[in-house]
Amino acid sequence: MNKIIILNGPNLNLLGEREKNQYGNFTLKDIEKICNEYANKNDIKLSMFQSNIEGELVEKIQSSRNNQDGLIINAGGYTHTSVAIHDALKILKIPIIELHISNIYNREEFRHKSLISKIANGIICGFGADGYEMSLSAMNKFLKK
Ligand code: CA2
Repeated sequence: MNKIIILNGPNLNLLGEREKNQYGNFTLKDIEKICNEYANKNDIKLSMFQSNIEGELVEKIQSSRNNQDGLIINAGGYTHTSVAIHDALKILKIPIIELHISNIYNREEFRHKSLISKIANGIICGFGADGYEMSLSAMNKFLKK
């Protein structure tokens, strides 16, 4: 059974409340439910964690070193700014998928730079909330190879 963790960064706790044009109608709770259902059907031991605090995300990444097989991260706005998250991810030896709900490359220029892409095994972005299930499926297949 593969152990996968999905990390969500700042403001993603507000999904479904505002900016529905950009991020859709789904709340983070809806997304967690979809992911848990997928995990149960596909023999994945799933953990999900959201924080608005950079240091809490860094600590979760560090602790994933010893107890997870794969890590999926939507670092929100920290994607574009956080050297600390980049450094923590770089230490991991497990596969990493960078995930975004929106297509960061057809938005404002400041979103075009990601500090995570270079160290991620793969990137899923622009598929809305479906990206969460897609990234779980991609990680599960990747881990089985
Ligand atoms: O598209 C994504 O998944 C992002 O990671 C979302 C981040 C954004 O800073 C990245 O550039 C792309 C922002 C998440 C903010 O979510 C909100 C949800 C509802 C209301 C306001 C913000």
